[in-house]
Amino acid sequence: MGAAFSVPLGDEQVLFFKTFGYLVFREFFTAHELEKIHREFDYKLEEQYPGQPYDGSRRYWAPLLDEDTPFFAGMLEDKRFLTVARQLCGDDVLGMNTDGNRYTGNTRWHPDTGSVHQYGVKFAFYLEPVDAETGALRVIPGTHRLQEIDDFRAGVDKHALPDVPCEVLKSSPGDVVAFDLRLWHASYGGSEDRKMCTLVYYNNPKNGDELAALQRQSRRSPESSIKKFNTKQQFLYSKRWISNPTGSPDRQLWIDRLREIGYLDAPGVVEA
Ligand SMILES: O=C(O)CCC(=O)C(=O)O
Repeated sequence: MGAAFSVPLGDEQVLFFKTFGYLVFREFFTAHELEKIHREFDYKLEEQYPGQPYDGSRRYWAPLLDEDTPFFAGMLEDKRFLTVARQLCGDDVLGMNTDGNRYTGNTRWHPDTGSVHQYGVKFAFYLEPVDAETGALRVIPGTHRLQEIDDFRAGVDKHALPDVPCEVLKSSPGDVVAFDLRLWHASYGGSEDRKMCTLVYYNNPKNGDELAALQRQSRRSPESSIKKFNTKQQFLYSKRWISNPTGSPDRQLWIDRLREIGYLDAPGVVEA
């Protein structure tokens, strides 16, 4: 499935996402936007690793929420992404983060959340063409609906990565892939410098289980990002981002809700 992008999504696209857990949008970004994306990406991925030029031996990651990367900083509030996120996850969806990655090699099969109670949508876009043998995202359709993932993980791990039945989401620069955070995904055959960016929106928790899952996630989040990748910036949200300098009403709603549920309190989440 790879519809040319326009907002709002049609009912069939929404149903496809709910049923299978992913969508592909062709030609989402213009050539001019892609130039800005490359410029800001190159700047930030270097700035976050001073004195450590990328050599392909490990993945580099950087958050892209601040004003020194203005195009990325505005993406969560970009009506194209936000309209789709609201259609897929509800009007009160929470904009969480925007990041850049330099991947090396394969990524094993996994979902992005450890609980059926914690979900949302991730938008991903690759800066070079990728296909089945060169690191395109591959997904196992429908696995966002699994209630019990441990048995599934054990079964998947018995197979070589490329032997697991799946859909390969081949993409060209400008295309965007959207997937449910619970959907099992992987990549195979990527180069030692696969440039990829993501935007993440979380479901706004509606009950005790969902709230507890998100609070757990906030405590794990610094460990699985700034600590793991050892970026120069040792927090997820800057004071400036939290101060909402552009007065964005969307961002303010997210900040207020995240503050209310204690998401911003865990050490390493907000700049000290
Ligand atoms: O592109 C890849 O290798 C994997 C991407 C991924 O796992 C993710 O964005 O969650």
